[in-house]
Amino acid sequence: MRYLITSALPYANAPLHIGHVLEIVQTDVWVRSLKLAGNEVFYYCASDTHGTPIMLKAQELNTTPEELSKKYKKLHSDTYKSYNVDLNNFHTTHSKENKELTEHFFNSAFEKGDIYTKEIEQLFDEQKNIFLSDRFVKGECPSCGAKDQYGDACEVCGKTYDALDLKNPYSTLSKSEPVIKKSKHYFFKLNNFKEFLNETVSEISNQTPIKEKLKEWFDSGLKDWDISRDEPYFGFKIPNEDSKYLYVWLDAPIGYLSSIKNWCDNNNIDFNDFINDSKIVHFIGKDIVYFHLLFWPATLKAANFPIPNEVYVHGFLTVEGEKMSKSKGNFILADDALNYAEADFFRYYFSSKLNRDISDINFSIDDFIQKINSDLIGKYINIPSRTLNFINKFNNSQVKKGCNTLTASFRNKYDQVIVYLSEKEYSKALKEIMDIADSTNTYISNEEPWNKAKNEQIDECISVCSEALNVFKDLNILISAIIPTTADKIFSLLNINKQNYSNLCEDSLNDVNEFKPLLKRLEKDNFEGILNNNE
Ligand code: B3M
Ligand code: ZN
Repeated sequence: MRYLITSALPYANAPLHIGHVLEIVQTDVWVRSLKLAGNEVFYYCASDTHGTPIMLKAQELNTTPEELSKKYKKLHSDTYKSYNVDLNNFHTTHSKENKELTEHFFNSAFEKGDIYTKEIEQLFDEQKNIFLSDRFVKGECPSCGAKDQYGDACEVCGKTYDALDLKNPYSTLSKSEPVIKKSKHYFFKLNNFKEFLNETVSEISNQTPIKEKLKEWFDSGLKDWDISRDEPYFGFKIPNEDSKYLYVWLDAPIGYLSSIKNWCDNNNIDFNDFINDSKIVHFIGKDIVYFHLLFWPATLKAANFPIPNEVYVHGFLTVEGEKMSKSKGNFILADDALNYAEADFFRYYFSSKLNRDISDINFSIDDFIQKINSDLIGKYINIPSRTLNFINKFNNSQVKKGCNTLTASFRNKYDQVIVYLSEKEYSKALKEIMDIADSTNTYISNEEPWNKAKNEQIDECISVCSEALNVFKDLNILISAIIPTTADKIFSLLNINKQNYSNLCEDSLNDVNEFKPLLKRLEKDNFEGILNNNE
């Protein structure tokens, strides 16, 4: 089976933080695991470049949004590499592929009558000469009167409202009082797709809380979607308009396809055939479900493109129990985190917490240190550190053949790990792996190969160590999607090539290398400063 997999496209105006890492790890583990199971898998991402915040940030930095987004595209794709993400292409939404595809989507929907125009009233900042989106206007909540609330919803009482209903509104850009101004906008008739969406989303979303949320949205009625923005804006112009642009959220998911198309063009592959013969799976955070499970399938349908097979949602990452924020001093940048621990350790930790749930996941330094030291080092690496030396010393570094009773006894558990990984239940997969590691360590403790060596029962000693190392080799295959760099080091320690799931339980170990410690224990003292970095 062929899979095309994406994670959400990061906005090209800030470096990635460890919340992004959670998502790219979740995606990459699935990509790698599908490959280990023998599938053909491709992973695509891109920079999300358009919209007002990027335009304003570029102005502030005295540069252009093009330059700014180029800089972050490079930075983001480097961060992906630093976390050993197995990506096929990191493209950009500000690309010729994305312009062509977006215009094609717009034109198809427009011709079919799925897009119409209407005059609307909006708040306008006369000093900055710009219409104010909900994020750029604040005022008093029309419901409870709380001050300094954004234009869409009140953070105090939770009510949502129209920005025009805010009392005493002010522009966050100039602090001036906005005026009301009319403008023609383009609307996508989401309601035309109500039945289609109702059927489709139940197929592409398999997580209960998401299904419930979608039902709520369907029950309260789907509103038409404003897909246009007036100038000044950084984005694609609306066909046949001079000063109107397509809203970033129209072209952003099309960016998934553009990244695939760019890769296909570079590899002489027919893009349409390629996407039609593949399963498409998007990994996203729970804040962008509406865009991915309603707007996106509807836009695809309007342009006769294949609908994704699955949209998979994760919760947010909290740090030390709280939402990350610079003012709280718990903001961790993705690149900076790697000054404190290697990428595989973060991959391991996040995986140990990820499952099908969409509740938030917490990163706590003490828990992180504890988990790495007790599981990865105390249980996992403990297996070769207790056995390999004997093979080196007493058997000329040769693992004995035929010692696969123990590993055969775990075969059902191995299969269970593979199922958990394919279901994206990584925490359960790792728990199973660590249970097997525990049993193997107990086996070693009971068999006492060191005493056997002392008592000159060398053959028995080597058998025990070979049994344990065969399990370790298989665990290393199973864990390799989660900690790929460490797994590679272990394969070379064991002196075998990279393995996949079909190699489980093979009697493949021969002459192994000298044991050397592969991972260093984490020490609390070394984490000083991790929570206090700034951009
Ligand atoms: N750029 C980031 C976010 O809202 C946004 C994702 C786009 S995915 C097509 O998380
Ligand atoms: Zn309120």
